[in-house]
Amino acid sequence: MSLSALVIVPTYNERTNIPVLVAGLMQHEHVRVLVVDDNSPDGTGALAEELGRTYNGRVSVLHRTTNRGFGRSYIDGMKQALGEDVDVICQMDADLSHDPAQLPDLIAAIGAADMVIGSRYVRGGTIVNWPFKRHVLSRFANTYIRTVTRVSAHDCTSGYRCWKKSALASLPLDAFFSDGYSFLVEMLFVAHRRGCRIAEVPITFVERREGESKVSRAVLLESAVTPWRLISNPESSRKAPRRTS
Ligand SMILES: Nc1nc2c(ncn2[C@@H]2O[C@H](COP(=O)(O)OP(=O)(O)OP(=O)(O)O)[C@@H](O)[C@H]2O)c(=O)[nH]1
Ligand SMILES: [Mg+2]
Repeated sequence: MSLSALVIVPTYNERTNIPVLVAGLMQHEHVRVLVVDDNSPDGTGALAEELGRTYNGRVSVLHRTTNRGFGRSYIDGMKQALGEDVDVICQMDADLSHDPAQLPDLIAAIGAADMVIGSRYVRGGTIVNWPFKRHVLSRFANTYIRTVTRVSAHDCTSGYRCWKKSALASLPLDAFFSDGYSFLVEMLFVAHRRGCRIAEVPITFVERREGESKVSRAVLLESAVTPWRLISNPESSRKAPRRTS
């Protein structure tokens, strides 16, 4: 039996990328998409609505109008996704860095895991078109996070992920404090501490060609502080009993 999946895609000014991404995802029969748009000035939200009509309701849009943010968008999207009738809830960037053709590989690994990471840093994982500086920064960030938090995943900052719905539902979404890309690290840390079974499957990550990156100095600073905040935060460090199903 094929698992059904809902892919959450946060967007801010991704007009050129979102139609290509959605077309790729629509190739998979049991996949639906939830675009969480932060009132993009370039009209990504309206375009996503149009895609919903094109693909007969398999694409829906959550329009946010206050407190723009990557983490906040995911929280809102995940809460909505948890109310839907699906087996797996996925996370993906809109900028085509994550290949929709690889989604079935991630979903297939959910059988034996609660969370699957599309990983650049396991055997078979690759990165296309990154300057040397980005490789160094990303490798450093992962070593730093693994050392401070003791999370054993190799790619702690990948935004290509799938969750078994029940595992995602068990996380304290309202207690997360990160909003930038550290939100990904926080989710992984909390899932790990709560006994979620985490698997990694290799992906080919391709640097964005269209649109602009939203990574800022403030986001990088948050990334430096988050691992320390996590290990000293009683709520996120709280171990829940390991679930048996
Ligand atoms: N809803 C929403 N989406 C966002 C926000 N910031 C970024 N995104 C989306 O999050 C995804 C990842 O953002 P990117 O700017 O590509 O960040 P990144 O992949 O870490 O950085 P690059 O490697 O430079 O592309 C994309 O789909 C963005 O459109 C935000 O404030 N709100
Ligand atoms: Mg990107």
